[in-house]
Amino acid sequence: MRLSLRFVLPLMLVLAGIAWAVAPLVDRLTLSWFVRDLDARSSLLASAMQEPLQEQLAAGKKAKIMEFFNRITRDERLFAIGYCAAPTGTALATRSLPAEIRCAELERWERPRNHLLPSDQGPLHVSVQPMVSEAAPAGRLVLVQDMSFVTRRSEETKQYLFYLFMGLAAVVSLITVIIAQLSWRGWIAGMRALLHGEGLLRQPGSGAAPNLPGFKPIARDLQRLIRELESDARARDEDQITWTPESLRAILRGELRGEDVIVVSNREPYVHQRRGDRIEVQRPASGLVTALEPIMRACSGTWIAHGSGSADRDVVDKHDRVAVPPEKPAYRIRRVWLSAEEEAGYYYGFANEGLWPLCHIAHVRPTFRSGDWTQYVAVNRKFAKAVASEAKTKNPIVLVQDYHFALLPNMIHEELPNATVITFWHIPWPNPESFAICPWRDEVLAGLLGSSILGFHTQFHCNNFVDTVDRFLEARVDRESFTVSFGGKLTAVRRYPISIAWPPEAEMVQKSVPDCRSSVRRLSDLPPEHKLGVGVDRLDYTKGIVERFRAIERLLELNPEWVGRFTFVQVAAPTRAGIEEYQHHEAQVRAMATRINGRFARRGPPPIVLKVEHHEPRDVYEYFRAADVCFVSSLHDGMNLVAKEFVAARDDERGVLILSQFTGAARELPEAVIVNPYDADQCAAALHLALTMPADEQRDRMRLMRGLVAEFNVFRWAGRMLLDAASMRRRDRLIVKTGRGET
Ligand code: GDG
Repeated sequence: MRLSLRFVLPLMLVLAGIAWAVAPLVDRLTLSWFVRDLDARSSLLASAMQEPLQEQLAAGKKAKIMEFFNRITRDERLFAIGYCAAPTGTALATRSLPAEIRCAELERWERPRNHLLPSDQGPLHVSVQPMVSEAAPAGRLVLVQDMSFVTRRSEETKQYLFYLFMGLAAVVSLITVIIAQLSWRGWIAGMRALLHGEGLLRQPGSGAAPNLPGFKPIARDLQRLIRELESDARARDEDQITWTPESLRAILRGELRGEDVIVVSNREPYVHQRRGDRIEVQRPASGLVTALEPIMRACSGTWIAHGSGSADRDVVDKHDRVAVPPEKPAYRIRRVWLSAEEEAGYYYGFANEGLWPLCHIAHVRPTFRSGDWTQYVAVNRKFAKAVASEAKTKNPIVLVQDYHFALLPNMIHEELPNATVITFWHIPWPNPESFAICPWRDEVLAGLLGSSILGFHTQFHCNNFVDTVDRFLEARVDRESFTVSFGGKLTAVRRYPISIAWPPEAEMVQKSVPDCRSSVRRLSDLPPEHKLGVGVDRLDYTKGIVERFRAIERLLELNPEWVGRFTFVQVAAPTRAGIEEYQHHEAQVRAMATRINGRFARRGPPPIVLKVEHHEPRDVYEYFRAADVCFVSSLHDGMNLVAKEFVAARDDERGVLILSQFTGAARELPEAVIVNPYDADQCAAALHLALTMPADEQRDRMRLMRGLVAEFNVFRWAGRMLLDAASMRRRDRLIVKTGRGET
């Protein structure tokens, strides 16, 4: 409206000015037309009067002539008539003949420009017509015509002109304003779309903004520029950002503008357990929970998980939701209830007796049962429904966690086709031959390919996955962009090495290292300067606890000086106790510790202290801070967060990390002492090296490792996935709007 007024008013003023400027020109033009008409009329009148006038003149009847003249001048336009017989003398004329017209000066009125004579009544047109008859005496007829009608018409013309221009101004303004509005909106929409990295050229019927071919060239340039700026900014981000919950939150705000974020995992981050009359809140021992909890706190989303605690149902609302963390709620858990049969088939059966050993290749045979598979499919479907009901928008970002939900990505894609599903596979992916063991391998692969992004810890696992797809599915694999196209859906396979929160929570490192050293030693009845090794794991056969104990035994055999001077504390959190293989494993570990202690404990404190129980994170950190060496001997591990936690705990830059070469962490922490856990002699040598390593070398190694974990922390892991999801969503929007894959 303001734009219209700003534009229309000046336009109308300009056109009115033009009308006033043009009016005199029009006046002059019409006057010349009228004069020409009056000239012609005079000459017509003169020739009509010639004959009767000559007859009267010949008869010498002056009175008759005057009567004749008076009769003719009754015509309202004919003002006066005069007749000059000779160039001298007075004219025979009507009384109305102006005094300025004299027979002696008639030549004056014969000049083309002097036809007009001003008078009180308005301008008069004077025409001198010669009498041509031979019979009559020569003479000239003077015809004076009234031109006041010309003035009247000129006024009318001016008025018409004024109204015409005003009308024209109004129409032109209206059309201009409409066009301006449309173009302005188009430009604004175009620029907005460009700045969002979107296209301006949309498919007809897409329901989107109008096609603006004029934008085509600048649209491409701008998009290229924006992409370059984005990737520059991304590179700067990657290098310069100190990744913290705040920077992650800023990314969520900036890149995802508060979009709907949902996490799905089997394990819940908070478990409510009944202890007599009280309800206790537990935080489970899981790398996955350790990694995702800070992200959910940062983005206030919804975490959908299996409600496994004995008091879980007592604390949820009618939608099965509970706000967490209990002390300061920041996000909500939506609990999904599973029957004992469902849990047995989906969790213990297909996931943990099938997929877990299949992917770890830790020499435990996978067990696949069709009944387990049926439950696995049904539970994945149940979670897909929960995602659909928790989604606040049609296109949420869903972070699907781990091997419990291989089918979920495709099921979410069916329920919410516009959702961006980021699936993270926390465990290794084996080679195609090993994976082929799974009777439902094609279904598992197809399920995972419902993801927009599929993440693994290492490039090696990405390669294995892509090779497996290439081998078994009719899919298009692009090894340059590392994408798989299957069933019309594109999945990017990416490496996102997981990590831990940095810096660690203040509470974890509050107690000083000397205090931790003395209290842990006191607790285990060890002398103050006793050398201490530590291992912290779920009691899982993939963690190589048996191999670790074998290495300790070998150390004591090869370097007996450590007998009675070195003890290894193994914190082993009970896990999957319902599975027979885990029961065997626990029994084996216990028996081994007993046997080795029996062999070497006679000469002082036991070489192994086995603590098969859940510990609070603070206690775990106390062990890390108290130890001289931390031994991670996984037989195969996606990443292994324990290695990174040990590094994070050692702000004194002391302590040595011995790390299995079969962990993802070994690729990021080469300053650790890297070992093959199957080689007991090598591991024993590594233990000896660690226990005798000079403080300087410990510091140098630890400093480098701490630098890496600080930089590549869990916020970066999540941030990179979310940034990739954000740019993928922008690209998808662009493709939908332009209908083109290439931009
Ligand atoms: C999977 C992948 C990947 C252990 N005992 C206790 C306890 N823990 C904590 C540790 C650590 C976590 O559990 C274990 O994490 P890991 O990464 O070592 O192993 P998984 O649980 O097998 O995790 C693995 C991980 O997912 C993340 O992607 O790295 O490769 O297998 O945080 O400190 N915590 C408490 N009490 C214990 O007794 N509180």
